[in-house]
Amino acid sequence: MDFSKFGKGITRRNFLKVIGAGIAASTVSKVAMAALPEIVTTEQSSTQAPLHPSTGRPYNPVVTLNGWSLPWRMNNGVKEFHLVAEPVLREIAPGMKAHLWGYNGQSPGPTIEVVEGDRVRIFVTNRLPEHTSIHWHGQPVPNGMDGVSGLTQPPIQPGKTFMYEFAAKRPGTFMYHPHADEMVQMAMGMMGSWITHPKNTKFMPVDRDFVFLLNSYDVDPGSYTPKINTMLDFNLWTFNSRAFPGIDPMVVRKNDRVRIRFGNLTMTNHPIHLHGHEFEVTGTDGGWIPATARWPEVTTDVAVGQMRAIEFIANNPGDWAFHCHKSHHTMNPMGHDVPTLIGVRQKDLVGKINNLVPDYMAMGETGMAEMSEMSSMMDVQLPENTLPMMTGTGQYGAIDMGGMFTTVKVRVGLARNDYSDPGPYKHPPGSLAKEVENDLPPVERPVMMDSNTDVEMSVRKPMGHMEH
Ligand SMILES: [Cu+2]
Repeated sequence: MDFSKFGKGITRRNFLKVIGAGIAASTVSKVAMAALPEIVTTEQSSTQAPLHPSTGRPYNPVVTLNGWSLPWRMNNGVKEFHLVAEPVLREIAPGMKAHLWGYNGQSPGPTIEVVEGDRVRIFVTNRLPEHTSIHWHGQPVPNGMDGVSGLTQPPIQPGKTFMYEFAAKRPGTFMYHPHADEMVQMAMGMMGSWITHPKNTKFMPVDRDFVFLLNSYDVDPGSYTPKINTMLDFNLWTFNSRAFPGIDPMVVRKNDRVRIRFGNLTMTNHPIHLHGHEFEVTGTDGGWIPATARWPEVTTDVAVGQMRAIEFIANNPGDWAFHCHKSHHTMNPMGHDVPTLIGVRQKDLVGKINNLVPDYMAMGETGMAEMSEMSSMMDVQLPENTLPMMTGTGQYGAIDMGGMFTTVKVRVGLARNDYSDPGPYKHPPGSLAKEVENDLPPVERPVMMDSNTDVEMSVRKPMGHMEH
């Protein structure tokens, strides 16, 4: 994480210039244009420092995982934000970029943070090639501010700017996303988080407060643009449009009270699992849960369209895995159409298969863990612009994980506002699993079939062509 550079990648562009470049023949008068808040954008995909409020009511800001919060301006007591819907370039993880649609330079768009009772005005400029709208998911807004194009408003046509205005009535965790050509626009990455902080800064206080969205993409290896018609078979499972090892760790101090909020805008549910701690679900889509109504968990399932806030005391130092428990969701591309070959002796088969599939690569004979070793050794030729199935390297080797996976790093003695990666955990003596000497007979390599057995198989290459 690079907190020292907060602001460096964020550019404030004069709105007149943007309008001039984008829609030269705009009929908007200069007076009206000057009334709009300036556009703030970023090209960074790393976690940015929390945005402490300099105007308006006080609150304890969140940290957006691999994201940032949008600055605002106060205008006669109204908090004004400016979102720009536009094509963006998002690094999914080092080695892979995607052409997405998002807001203000990134997908997801910036987190919007307001305080319970705030009067909020959001200007939305559409720089997409088609119409859009924004729905403020979960918020009790006047019907005409709900952002369902056709139902509650006309769509925002390309080049046009709409204004939404409402009171942020209920504190909690919300999302924003289009309600116009949704299948396309959400598959392209148009979404963001919204936090309405409680007016009372002593209400359910935490030491560290993280937020991100669960999202997914289908980008063929070698290409850059998601396939927007995919319904279930996505190949990139992401936290805030990042796949492990591109997801930053969540760094916390020992004994911090930690909150992690996440909303699900994929097409399936995600059981989110934390190692080494018990947490409680303290917030849902509908608001905060009274302490007497909570129960302990180590995994919580998040259905499509839902938001969850979990809280725990980080009392167990270490590098703790935090991930979706669907194992296919902790994988990167190539994982889907590869046959299961555990127990098949491939040595003699490869020649035969190569007659059918010239670029077939023998793998998976003893499981797939070898993939992460191979990937990390960089001796597998991947197509351009894709990620190894599972990768990321820890202090003891390859981590065998991709996708919706990161770590919560619990450390003693961090500074109050220090979120920087402390590096790998140093295990105290006697607290690390290790190999032991033993007198068991040596294990023979288990083989379930030998090459004399006829093996019937179909091979599906990653690009989806099927050959027999
Ligand atoms: Cu999942």
